[in-house]
Amino acid sequence: MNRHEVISAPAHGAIHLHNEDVASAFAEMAELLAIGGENPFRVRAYERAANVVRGLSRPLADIGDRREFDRLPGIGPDLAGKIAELLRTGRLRALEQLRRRAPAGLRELLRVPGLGPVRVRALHAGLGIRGVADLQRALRSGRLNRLRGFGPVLRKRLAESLEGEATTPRRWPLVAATPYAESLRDYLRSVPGVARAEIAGSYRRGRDTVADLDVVIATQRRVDLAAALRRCADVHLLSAAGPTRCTALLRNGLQVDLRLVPQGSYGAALLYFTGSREHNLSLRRRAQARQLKLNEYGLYRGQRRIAGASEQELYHALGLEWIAPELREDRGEIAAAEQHRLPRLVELGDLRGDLHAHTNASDGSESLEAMVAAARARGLEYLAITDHSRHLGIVHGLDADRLSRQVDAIDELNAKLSGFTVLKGVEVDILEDGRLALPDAVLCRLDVVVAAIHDHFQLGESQQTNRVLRALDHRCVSILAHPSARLLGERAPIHMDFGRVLAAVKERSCFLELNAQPGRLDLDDVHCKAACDHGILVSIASDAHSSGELADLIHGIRQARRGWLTAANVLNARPLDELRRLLAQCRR
Ligand code: DGT
Ligand code: CA
Ligand code: CA
Repeated sequence: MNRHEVISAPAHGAIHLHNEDVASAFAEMAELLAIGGENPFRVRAYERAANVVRGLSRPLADIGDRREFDRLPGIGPDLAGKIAELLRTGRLRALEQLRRRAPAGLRELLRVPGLGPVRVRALHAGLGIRGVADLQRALRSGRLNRLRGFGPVLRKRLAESLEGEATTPRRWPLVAATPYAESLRDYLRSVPGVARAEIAGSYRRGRDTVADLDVVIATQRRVDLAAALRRCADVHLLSAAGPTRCTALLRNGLQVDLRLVPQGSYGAALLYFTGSREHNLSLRRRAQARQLKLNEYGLYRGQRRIAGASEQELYHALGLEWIAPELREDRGEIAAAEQHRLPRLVELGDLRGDLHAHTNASDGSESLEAMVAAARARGLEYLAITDHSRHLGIVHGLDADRLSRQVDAIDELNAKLSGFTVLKGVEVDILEDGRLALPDAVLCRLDVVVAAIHDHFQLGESQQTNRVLRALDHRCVSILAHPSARLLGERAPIHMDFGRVLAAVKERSCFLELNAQPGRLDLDDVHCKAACDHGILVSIASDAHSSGELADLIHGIRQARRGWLTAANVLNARPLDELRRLLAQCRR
C-alpha cells in the first residue's frame, strides 16, 4: 500500500483547465485587487468575469479563440487575453504578481464574517496581520484594541467568527466541485474493465456544499485503480491506494474517496455511499426488523444475498419505492416511500419563467433585450426584470425616474414580442427599519416587487425579524428574495425568526424566493420544506446578472428537490395568467 504518492503534472502541452479554474483565478484577482485598494470598477469587472465564466455552458478550452472570448458578455480585450494566457500556459502573470504583494492569508481573512477589503488592508498595514492565525493572536493579546475602526463590537464579532471557523471543516460549494467530479467520473467510465462509475455521497444528494467526493465503481474484471488514477490529469496525490479503495487529492485540493465493487454489489455500494448516514441507519433498522441484513455489499437473508445489483431492487426488497437521492436525509422519505406518497419532485422543465433577473441598467452585464432573448431561447415564457433600487452599496441602482423609464421600455418591448412576456419588476432594498428604498407610487406600477436585505446583516433576532415583517406588511411586496441573506462559506444567515416570517408570508398571500445563485441557494432545503408544508409557493429564481447565469436555475431546482417541492409548490411553474392572478392576490 502506498502512502501519499505525489503525481507529477502532465507533460507540457497537456494543460487541462476547467472553466472553474479560470473563474477562480478571476475571483482571486478581484479579491487581491480589492485588498490592494484598487478602483472598485476594476474589482467588479473581475468578479463579473468570474461569474460569466462560471455561467458558460461550453468549456472555454473548446472555444479556444481569443476573439471569441472577447465576444462574451462582460469580457473585454484585456480579460480575453488573460483567458487565453491561462488556457495556453496554465498561469496568469498578473495574478502571480498580485500574490507576491499580498500574503496568501489575507484572502482567508476576507472570508471572516465582519471583514471586507478595507478592514483587511487596515489589519495588514496597521498591525502586519497576515492571516487568520495572526488575527487570533492580536485579538487575544489585546493588540487589536489599538487599531482605529476596530471597536469592541467588531472585536467581539471577529472573536466569535474565528471560533466558529476553527470548529467547522472546509466545505466546497457544490458548483465548485462539479466540473472536477464530472470529469473524474467520465474518465473513470472510460477505464477498461469499469462497468459503472458514479459520484455518490452528499454530491449525489445535491447538497449545496460537499466536504469530499465519494466515488463508487463497478468492475467487470480486475482493474488497477491506482494505476488508472495516476494517469488522470486532475489527480495530484494518491494516498491509501489498495485493491478495492483509494483516496486521492485533486489538483484543486478536493479529496476523493473511491471504492471498487463487483457488479452484483453496485446498487448496495451506491446506496451505502450515497447516504445520508441517517437514511442508511433507518434502512438498516428496517432490514433488521424483517430479519434481513443490509450492508454495502447487499441485502442478505442469512448467508444468501437477496438484492444488491441495483438500488431499485434493494428498496423494493425492503417494501419501499425507490427514493430520489435528494430526499435521503431521513426527513420522512422512508414512510412516504412505504405509503406510495413520495412527492413528484420539480424538474427544470417545469419552470415557465424566471422572476428575478438584472440588466445593465443596474449591476447586470447585458441589455434588457439580450436577457429577454436568452430567457426565450431557454424555452421560458416570461421573465421579470428586477434591477436593484438605488441604495448604498449598489452602483447604478435605479431611482424612481430611471425605473419608470425602464417600465416604459418594457412596455414597448412587450408590444413587439409574441409568445413571451417581460414582467416589470424591481429588487427593492429593505432599509434598516423595514421601509422600502422606493416610493409606493412607483412600486405599485410594477408586476412584481422582489424585496431583499443587502445590508445590516448583524441586527439581533427581534430587530431583524421586525424589519422583515414590516417590509412584508407593505402591500406592494410580492416576493421576499434570498430570505436568509447567507453567502455559502462567506456570510452566515441573518438572525431571524423564520416561523414568524413564514406565518406573515402566508397571511399576506405572498411568496418566498429560492435564489438559485450557487453561492446563495437560499431558501435552504429545510426552509423550502417548511414553506411547502405551510402551502407557501416558492419562486425558484436565477437572479441572473448575465444571460449565461439563467443556467443557474438548475441549482435552484436541485435545492428545491431537497426541500420536497413539486411543480405545484413553485410559483414560476405556473402559466402566466395564473401567475398574474397570484401576484394580484397579494396586492389586496
Ligand atoms: P460530506 O462528505 O460531509 O459532504 O457528506 P457525505 O454524506 O458525503 O459524507 P461522507 O463523505 O462522510 O460519507 C459518504 C456516505 O457514506 C455517507 O453519506 C454515508 C456513508 N457512510 C460513511 N461512513 C458511514 C458510517 O460510519 N455509517 C454509515 N451508516 N454510513 C456511512
Ligand atoms: Ca462526501
Ligand atoms: Ca467521504
